[in-house]
Amino acid sequence: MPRFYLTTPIYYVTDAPHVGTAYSTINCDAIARWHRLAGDEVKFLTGTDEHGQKVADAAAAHGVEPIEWADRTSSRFVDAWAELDVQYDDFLRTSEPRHTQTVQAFLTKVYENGYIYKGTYEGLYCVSCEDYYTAGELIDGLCPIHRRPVIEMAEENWFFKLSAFEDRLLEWYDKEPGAVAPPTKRNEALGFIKGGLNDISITRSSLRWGIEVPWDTSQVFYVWYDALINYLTAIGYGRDDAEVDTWWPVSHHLLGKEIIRFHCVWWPAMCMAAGIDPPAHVFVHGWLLAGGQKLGKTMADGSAVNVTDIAPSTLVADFGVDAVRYHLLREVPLGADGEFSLEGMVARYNADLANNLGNLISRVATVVGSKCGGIGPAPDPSSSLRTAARDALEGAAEGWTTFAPQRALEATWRLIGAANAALEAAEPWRQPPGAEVDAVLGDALEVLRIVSVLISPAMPSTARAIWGRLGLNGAPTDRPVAAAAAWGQYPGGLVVERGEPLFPRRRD
Ligand code: ME8
Repeated sequence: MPRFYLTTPIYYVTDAPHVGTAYSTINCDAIARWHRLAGDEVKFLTGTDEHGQKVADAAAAHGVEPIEWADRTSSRFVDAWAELDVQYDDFLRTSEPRHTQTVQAFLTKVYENGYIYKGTYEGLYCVSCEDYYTAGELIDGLCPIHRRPVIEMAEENWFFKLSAFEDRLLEWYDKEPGAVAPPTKRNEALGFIKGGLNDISITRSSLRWGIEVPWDTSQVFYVWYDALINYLTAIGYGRDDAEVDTWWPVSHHLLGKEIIRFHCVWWPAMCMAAGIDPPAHVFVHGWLLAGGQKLGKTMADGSAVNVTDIAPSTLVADFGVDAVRYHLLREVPLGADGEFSLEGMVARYNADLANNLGNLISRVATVVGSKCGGIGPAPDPSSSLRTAARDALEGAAEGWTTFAPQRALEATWRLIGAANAALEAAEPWRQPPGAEVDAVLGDALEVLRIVSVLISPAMPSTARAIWGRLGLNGAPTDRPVAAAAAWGQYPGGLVVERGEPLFPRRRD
């Protein structure tokens, strides 16, 4: 059975969950669900990144200990993902003892392999990024991401010999052309490496809120150095070798473009330094924007761009969980930047969910009620929709397995469109009951059965609801997708339920 290990970034506990973090998490969730549906053995990891100066400062500002602050905010992520129907296999907090154990084991290995040495660091530091900049990288003397002042830092600490990995990284990029995707982001990462790599300071002496350096307890590891290793903590590095061998390196990391350097330069080099393979696949996505600005970005006054009025829980209350998931999977393809707006959400909801999918369900159920006494007929084994269904399955598989949920959903919606067109052509509502009407409706019911299987990664409750309305037993996810989505399995003779509209049209 193929294995598939998928991770989101672990989110900082300084911010509440917002649509930007929901974007990565829901895309991962749906991709993981597809792989489960395909019959793969899946591990899907998310969690929270809890150490570092930024969290220590936020806790101090609220008069609490860092761990108390982390407990509070981490649980907001757990709640948000539950509300968005995110089915992770593990939620990792970097304040957990298992993480300390793995980080210490991993970095001790890197130290023993000769890639960590002592030196003095002087540099310009942005607390919001938890990252150093050179003077040339600043914009108007401010952090280029947050546009906030940077601070001058000088301390004696431990360095990772990143510079020693330039050639090996370039070789890796050459040998594994698909490892960093999409190609535009791969080129960007390659540009960093070709521009020359400096060693990195990986410990802090001025901070206590972090993981202690085992060979020098006056220091803690720099938060990024502990954070990246979370991907190994969850699969037992330093604690369970068999588990590591099971899940590494069949790993897929999905993350936003602002953390490309950490994941596509530092992380593979760290793996090489510890003597393990780099991750199999790093997919870098773009940003959701609000009025052209990165959604969720912290501004100079401490406010965040457009996160409160469109908090995930507000959207769920307004649109329903599956409509929110659908929008985040369908609107902005992974890899590109794109605007997120309520107007855009309403427009897509009306077009794709109310008019297309919702219309198909309610039309079919209504006409089955009026022409077939509410009992669904069986499909025609050689219906012309059979080819459309096969194309949808192929397109969905291609989209989901190449980190293109948008394409997977487009393929699925082409099938919905084909079924609506077939109904419009045949107009069963104008015909007398009989074999012809039965054939048209049977085909439409079969399309709905297949659609409920194909949309299940994106819209799990809608998928179950459609399945139930068709009178089917079990769930659309009970069997592997190749078998479940093959044409001709709606048995006919089942009671089709009309029910309330699943996606009532919105007038706003
Ligand atoms: O960077 N559009 O955490 P973070 C799309 N702790 N995605 C967005 C987004 C937007 N507007 N805003 C946020 C960190 N994201 C580190 C990660 S991993 C070892 C450590 C998503 O809370 C996107 O995935 O700032 C981005 O990379 C991530 O949230 C940053 O989350």
